[in-house]
Amino acid sequence: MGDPVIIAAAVVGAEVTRAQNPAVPYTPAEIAAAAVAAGRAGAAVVHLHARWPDGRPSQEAAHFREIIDRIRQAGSAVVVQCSTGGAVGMPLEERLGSLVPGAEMGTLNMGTMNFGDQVFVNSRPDIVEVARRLAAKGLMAECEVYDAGMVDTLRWLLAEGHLRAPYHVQFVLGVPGGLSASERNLRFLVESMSEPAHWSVAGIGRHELPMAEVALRLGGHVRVGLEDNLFIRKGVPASGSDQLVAAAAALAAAAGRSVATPAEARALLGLRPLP
Ligand code: KMH
Ligand code: ZN
Repeated sequence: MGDPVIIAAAVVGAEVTRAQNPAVPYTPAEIAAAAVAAGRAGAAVVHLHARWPDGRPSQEAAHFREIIDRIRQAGSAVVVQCSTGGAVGMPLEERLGSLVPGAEMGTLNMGTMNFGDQVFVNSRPDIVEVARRLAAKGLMAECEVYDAGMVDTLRWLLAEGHLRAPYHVQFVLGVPGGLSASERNLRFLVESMSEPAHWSVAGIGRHELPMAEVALRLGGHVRVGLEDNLFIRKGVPASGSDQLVAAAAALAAAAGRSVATPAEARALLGLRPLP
């Protein structure tokens, strides 16, 4: 049996809406409840965005603080990872509002790209600045890689000392405008990294669970959740991110991988234990 698999739950994101799936959480209480349920289903990490009550994306510190407080008040020990990507079009300073006390990890988006019909801007100076801010707050970076050249940016950040181990890599595959989700592409990305690192895959849309199966086989970790995919199977909306986490946990069992607890995930990634 390989290393335990860390399942991360991306419970809300910035793009999906309740009109697409009524289970998409909006308020801090709903997002926290979705995170806690995902933890119960087997997620060791929660990837957090926030929303205003009407569903607009929010990077407000107060929203993130409330979500994290509610997660802990519910007794959940999940690793908390806050998005610094926010939504397309947000200025960088607004995006960094999410890095509040209680966060343990933050995302580090590895380049500018077409994101659907919009442009997700992450200039090299912006990437360096986010890496610096994460390090200054003692947060672990999760490098979000959407395209092949972004692995070269990761190498560059490491070579220049802008990023230091421990860090985590998330291959987000299947965004329209980024690299497509396939086993061949994932193998190429993993082989292209300049040093061994913990990595995970988030397949977008219908690729979510098939890419999880590939990652489990290749020794990687897995991200699932409504941010990336709204359906449990073709035409059937997921009842929540916890249902997608449970499906990933079942795939892990079939692949002979145990599912990491939050404490095991912290030890594997090199994060401090929860106080
Ligand atoms: N909402 C996407 C444009 C992240 O969380 O850091 C970016 C995103 C990445 O979701
Ligand atoms: Zn995100």
